Amino acid sequence: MQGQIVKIVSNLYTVSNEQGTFPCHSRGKFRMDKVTPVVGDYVKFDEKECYILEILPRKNALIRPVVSNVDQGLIVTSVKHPDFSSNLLDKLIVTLEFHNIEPILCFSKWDLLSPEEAKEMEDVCDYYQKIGYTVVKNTELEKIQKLLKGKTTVFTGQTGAGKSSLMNHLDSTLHLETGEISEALGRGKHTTRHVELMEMYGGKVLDTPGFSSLDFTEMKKEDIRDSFIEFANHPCPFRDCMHQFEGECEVKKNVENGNILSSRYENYIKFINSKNGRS
Ligand SMILES: Nc1nc2c(ncn2[C@@H]2O[C@H](COP(=O)(O)OP(=O)(O)OP(=O)(O)O)[C@@H](O)[C@H]2O)c(=O)[nH]1
Ligand SMILES: [Mg+2]
Ligand SMILES: [Zn+2]
Repeated sequence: MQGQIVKIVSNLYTVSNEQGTFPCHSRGKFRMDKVTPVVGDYVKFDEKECYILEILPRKNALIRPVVSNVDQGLIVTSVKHPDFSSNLLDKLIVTLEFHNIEPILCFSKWDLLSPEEAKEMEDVCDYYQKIGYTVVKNTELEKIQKLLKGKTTVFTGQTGAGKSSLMNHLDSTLHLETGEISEALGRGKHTTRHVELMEMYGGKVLDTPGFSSLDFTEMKKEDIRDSFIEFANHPCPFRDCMHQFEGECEVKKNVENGNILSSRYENYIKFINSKNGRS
């Protein structure tokens, strides 16, 4: 039988298909092959013995969060509490771009901003929209529902940003655990501990545990550069320009004249420098 892994807890793999859900184990074979089944994998399994026999080829696979066969990523980013981090947002965008997963930007917790702070954030949102991304607020439920149709969407973003809360709002039959941000530590504690795939609005969604850091082990500097999609709008006279030290660089010029958001460029430089062994 074939099915899709919808949840993994310790060594128990929940495989789902039209016939139902099957709690399965994995074979030692996978450990020898150094292949680990992940949530999102389509698999062949033995429904009597409840063993996964084979992982079918993946369309794509992310390391953080660990999921496969994803079409788009809804990046839930809080504008406050935890404070907005352009660094983390750009990291997530770059990672998704690299894996050919369409990023959708979803900003949460606007209710915690003063009108002046909200205006500043709106400008940031406008920029991301201008360069081609779909940008929504976590309160725009109908808009989000439409985006989910016919797609597999991974909900990703910082811990405490409101991924699980948003899913509960989108589908009131869900009762995903959500958590208060730990004030004492000054950073979120992880409430969601497992990746879980669910069906919703004619699509599939994956709730994932948030994280507080991310790196670019899989990517080369050039991959990072090419994942800043707006740079391509400003072709450089230098072939293969890294937009860092070159004098007549068009990207640098457009950062100076304000066409490229300076935080985007600063994050880009930080990301490529982190590949030098320092950040
Ligand atoms: N004020 C405000 N609080 C929100 C909003 N969205 C979520 N929260 C709160 O933020 C806290 C964290 O929400 P969760 O949904 O657990 O966050 P998460 O992204 O799933 O976190 P992890 O599972 O740890 O990755 C909860 O206390 C929510 O009630 C919002 O739009 N405004
Ligand atoms: Mg959660
Ligand atoms: Zn350049």
